[in-house]
Amino acid sequence: MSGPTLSTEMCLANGKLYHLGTVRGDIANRIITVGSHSRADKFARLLDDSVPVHTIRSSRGFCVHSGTYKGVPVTLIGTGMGVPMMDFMVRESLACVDGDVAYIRFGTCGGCSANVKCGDVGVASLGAAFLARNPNAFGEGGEDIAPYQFFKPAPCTESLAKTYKSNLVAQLGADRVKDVLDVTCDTFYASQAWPMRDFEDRNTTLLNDMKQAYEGQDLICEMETFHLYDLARCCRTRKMFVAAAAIVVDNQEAGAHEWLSPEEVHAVEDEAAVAVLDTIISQELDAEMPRESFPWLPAASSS
Ligand code: R1P
Repeated sequence: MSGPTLSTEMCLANGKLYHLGTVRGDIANRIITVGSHSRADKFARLLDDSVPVHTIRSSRGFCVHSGTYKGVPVTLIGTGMGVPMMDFMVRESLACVDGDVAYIRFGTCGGCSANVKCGDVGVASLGAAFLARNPNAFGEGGEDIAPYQFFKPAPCTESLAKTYKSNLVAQLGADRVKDVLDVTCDTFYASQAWPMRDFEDRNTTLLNDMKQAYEGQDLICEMETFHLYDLARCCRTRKMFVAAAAIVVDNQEAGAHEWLSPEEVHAVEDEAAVAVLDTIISQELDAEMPRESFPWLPAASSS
């Protein structure tokens, strides 16, 4: 590869994407996206030994690992948290690859229905909605304004979510994997109904309001998936295949925030890792970067 040829519409620093720190050829067409870098690092350790993992840690909060899994080029990206980080990740990763792109997210979430318990994994196969705190409701004259806005769900790629679920069921068992509607929230505390002493959030009825807004579906709350699904449906230049799943680390239905310990979260990650990797390589793409476009992929392994 002769060097980066990134689109001039992107924000660059020294020829690299400003936030991801990547150039063309750093990222494969199949991407696993996670919040925590330790989860990305852990999954990277499961990539093929035959291809040294190509790692970039950006100064803006992203880590990027590229390698192969069962011979297929795959990239793992640790994004940190929230919709803006998902936005940077999707737009800048797309600028690094030609052809179609598949993304699957594997995160953590809160369970908002009795059926979605701590230690379960929710697959956002019913789509992902968006819930936002409305700042107009907190300013002068805002008393009569609804403090939270509920936006309609965006869809996943059904076939990919179905594969994701069946791979997770194979690892965790059917009783621990649930089809859910993801509710992506713009904040962790206020928009996920945490009662806060320090701030006026007007969120005491929020959990019930959420259930009414998205009636009849098992719900999880987290902070990224809607935006991934939303960008997939808005993409003008190629197909984006998207699916997401998340470990349930607390259950608000129980009325209190009781968390899985970090060790318990790591244990579920370990159980699910193979399912996540098997899912991303299962997605067929009509058009993708030729293997010789990846400088980190030894020629010997491309046969
Ligand atoms: C909150 O603790 C964060 O964890 C979840 C939420 O979406 C939010 O970003 O995801 P990750 O575990 O992938 O970071």
